[in-house]
Amino acid sequence: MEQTFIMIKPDGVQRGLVGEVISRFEKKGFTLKGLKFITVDRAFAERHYADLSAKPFFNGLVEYIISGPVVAMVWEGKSVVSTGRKIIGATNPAESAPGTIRGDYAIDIGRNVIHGSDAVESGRKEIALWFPEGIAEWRSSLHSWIYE
Ligand code: YYY
Ligand code: MG
Repeated sequence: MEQTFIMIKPDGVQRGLVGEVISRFEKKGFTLKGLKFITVDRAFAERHYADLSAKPFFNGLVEYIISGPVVAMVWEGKSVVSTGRKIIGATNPAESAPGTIRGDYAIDIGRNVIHGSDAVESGRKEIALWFPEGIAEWRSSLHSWIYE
């Protein structure tokens, strides 16, 4: 089953949106496979965002991500990468649809509350980076109520 890496950024933690974000993924029917509350250092944040290292906003982005604790998660389910991106909404909250997390809870692009992997392959890389110890092995007993 497909997996994605989801992170509640420091602003989402400070603003008390942890429960709300988790609730949206849970209620959709996705399965939580990994979760930790951590503050990462600069080198780690730079690795996570390595693909963006040439962008003008890179340093500010790294400062923001290391500014406080984040909630790092692995969620599993059918098409969870693309559906997760829909639940999160467009990168710039000014363009995120109402009903999405960023559309409902964010205003500025540099404080957009949450990260979600953009493809199955980047999800795999991000899960390996954030959860080198591995993730939980379990199957929800709701499975047959969610999948036909
Ligand atoms: O995957 P997603 O988070 O939606 O956007 P990315 O293009 O991967 O950029 C990562 C992160 O960088 C974005 O969530 C906010 C920040 N950012 C920014 O501050 N300014 C931009 N013009 C573009 C992205
Ligand atoms: Mg991205």
